[in-house]
Amino acid sequence: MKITQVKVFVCSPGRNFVTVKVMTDEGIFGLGDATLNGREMAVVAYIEEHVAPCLIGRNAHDIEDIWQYLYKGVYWRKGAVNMAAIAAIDMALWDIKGKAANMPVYQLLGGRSRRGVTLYAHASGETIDDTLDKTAEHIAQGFKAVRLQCAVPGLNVTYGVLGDKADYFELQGSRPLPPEEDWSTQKYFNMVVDLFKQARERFGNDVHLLHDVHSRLTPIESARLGKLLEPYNLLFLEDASIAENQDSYKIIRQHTTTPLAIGETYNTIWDCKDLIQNQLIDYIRVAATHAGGITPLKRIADFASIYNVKTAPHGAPDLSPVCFAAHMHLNLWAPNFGIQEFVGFGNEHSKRIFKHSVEVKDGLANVSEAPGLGIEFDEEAAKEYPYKRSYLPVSRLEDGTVWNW
Ligand code: CS2
Ligand code: MG
Repeated sequence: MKITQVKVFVCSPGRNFVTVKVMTDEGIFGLGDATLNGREMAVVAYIEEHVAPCLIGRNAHDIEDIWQYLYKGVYWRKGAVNMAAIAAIDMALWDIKGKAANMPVYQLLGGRSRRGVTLYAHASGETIDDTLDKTAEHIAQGFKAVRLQCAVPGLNVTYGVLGDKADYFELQGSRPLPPEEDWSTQKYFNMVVDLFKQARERFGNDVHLLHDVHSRLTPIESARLGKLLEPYNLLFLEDASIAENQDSYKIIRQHTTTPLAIGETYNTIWDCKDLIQNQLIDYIRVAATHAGGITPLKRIADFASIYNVKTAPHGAPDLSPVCFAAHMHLNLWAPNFGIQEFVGFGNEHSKRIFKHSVEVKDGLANVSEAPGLGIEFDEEAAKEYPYKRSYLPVSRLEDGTVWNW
């Protein structure tokens, strides 16, 4: 089955998504997600100008060979733009193989390891009470795990909190230049420990609670936070510190038993090899779209399993439903799957464009038995939502110093 064309679409049903469609001479096509929030058009150019011409005429079944060709063959390895491009092609080829075999992708990966995929929902609010009320709503809907984020009093905006916006789509909608947000570690500490203390008092110990620090702390500050949160028994503390220097997680690890998760910005296994091998983390959060697709995520999951590290794929609203579908198939298969982040299936506009086959019941998700990834993309509807330049925010300390957003 020969690849005949690679099409790239950018649409913005509230936020930008880059979708790739790989066509074949047998009429079967596959879909992939190449969305790189805030740098979307760089990936579009990379695929159209540099990747697509090399794929025409290749056998669409050669997933591994095409992955190696695009990764090793480029000489300039890794990188967010390069790996998002490879990811979209890889997902599309798995979609094609599934459709050709008339099987859902999880069957091709090795079959089902569980009844369904446990999700964690997001609760956020302007006050601790607001956040806990949202948490209560998710628990009432059947979710067994909830991520809690709350506005930090005294800061203009806080990561993960919607403020006056209706949803994550409105939040991203119009940012022609990067917005700037304050950060104060001191003010954050005052709020965050109280948030989890009150959450446990109100909800008891059965529900899983999670939190995303979004890389705002230094390793020794993360160690302190992990220790302070130990009584509240988190499922994991996410992105406590940046781990460009993977050894820095030794500092956090030697001080706290709070489980640690990281990886949503990672592009390859090399970004997390030491963290996994030295058992410095408990959950690896790499996303199919940002780490080269389904092929390398399977490899990372197998490597992590040797060290008791579970998978917990990134599930933010800036990954398209195509990526979510890819994660669903990996999650159903991976013997060491942990939990999947879940923020819903998008707004009414994105639901017109992406038709998924995932069903959520009592906090557990399942795919249908549709062949391939089980996702459809409406090209005509997508045209109604043209690309809009938009950026992620930039963070600054109170004295103006640029900090980790
Ligand atoms: C996040 C994301 O979902 C998460 O855990 O950290 O919301 C992240 O900020 C965005 O994906 C950035 O593009
Ligand atoms: Mg995160």
